[in-house]
Amino acid sequence: MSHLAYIGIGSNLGTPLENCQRSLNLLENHPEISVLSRSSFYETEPIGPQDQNWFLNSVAEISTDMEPIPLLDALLAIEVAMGRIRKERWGPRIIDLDILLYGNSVIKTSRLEIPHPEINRRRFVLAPLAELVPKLIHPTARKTIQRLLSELPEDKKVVRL
Ligand code: A4P
Ligand code: MG
Repeated sequence: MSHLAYIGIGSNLGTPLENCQRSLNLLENHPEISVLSRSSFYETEPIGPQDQNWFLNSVAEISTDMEPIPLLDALLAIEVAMGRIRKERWGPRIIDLDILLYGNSVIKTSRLEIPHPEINRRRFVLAPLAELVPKLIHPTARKTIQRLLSELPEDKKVVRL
């Protein structure tokens, strides 16, 4: 059975635009993933440590037959193929691929939490997601993406390219 999922893409090392585009190509080339659409790219102020470059962020809508854990493993494999080395939490990275939403699924294990727990607080996720699916209802917050975005306090800057 095929599932709709939303993947958050972020990079703030090397050439972020090329990194994000390459990760989209690798997603598209995966035999069990179809990229249906993607948002604009956004230049975004870092959340977390401030002594790092701004990020480039985007969201991809995908369709996949994979269950959540195999999908997570596929995303981690793309990160590894692109040379990501994990260091500090919320620190700089060549590429970060997060599962934001997976259908209406609610999952909470030590390895995987869906919806991604930070969505509701992050303009760099809600702004691109709202471009794709403004009326989609967040499965646990029970509000539309558009509403979550409009209720977000003004803090970290995001600039649509
Ligand atoms: N994991 C749990 N749930 C998920 C999920 N829904 N999707 C686990 C993906 N992974 C999930 O992630 C650590 C582990 O989280 C994974 O191995 C998986 O088992 P990681 O990517 O190695 O670590 P991290 O990214 O440093 O930590 P975390 O908590 O995932 O950070 P985030 O939430 O990814 O945030 N500022 C701007 N402007 N733009 C950004 O893109 N990104 C971050 C990273 C911080 N600040 C940012 C941005
Ligand atoms: Mg991550």
